Amino acid sequence: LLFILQVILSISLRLALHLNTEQGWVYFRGDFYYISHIKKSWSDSREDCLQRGADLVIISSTEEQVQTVILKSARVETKLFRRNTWIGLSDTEEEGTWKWVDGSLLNSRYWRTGEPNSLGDEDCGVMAANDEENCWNDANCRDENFWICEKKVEQ
Ligand code: MAN
Ligand code: CA
Repeated sequence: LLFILQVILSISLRLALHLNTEQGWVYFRGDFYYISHIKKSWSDSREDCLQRGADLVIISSTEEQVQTVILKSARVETKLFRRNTWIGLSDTEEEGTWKWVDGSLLNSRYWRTGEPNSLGDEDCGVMAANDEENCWNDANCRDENFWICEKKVEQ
């Protein structure tokens, strides 16, 4: 019986992986990531993720590696370097209090030196990476950028 259950579990995991990959999702350490091919404002980007049963990516502590993997796969997929990519971070509710889309407070900081500077009106987080470093900037939420959705694998 245990063996049969293991086989079923293994097949369903493989199937989930296969189906998601077909739809443009990238699998990394238990989660799926979707990198957009077009640009939208921060809230339209988030809406897109929600419609895909996901949300904008949350980068928690010690997951610097996630950023690298995401950016690498973005490059592989598009053969284009994407300079600014929306992440699930904003301080729209209260200026200076940065929150992830799940409501959690920012506990790891990869801000680029001098950021966040709220230049003009900047309440939304972008990954502003180059080949040397992955770092974040606060940008105007109405800017149109690529975005990354994250979907947790159901447990
Ligand atoms: C631009 C924008 C800002 C950023 C500065 C840094 O003006 O991307 O968000 O803070 O550059 O020089
Ligand atoms: Ca800024």
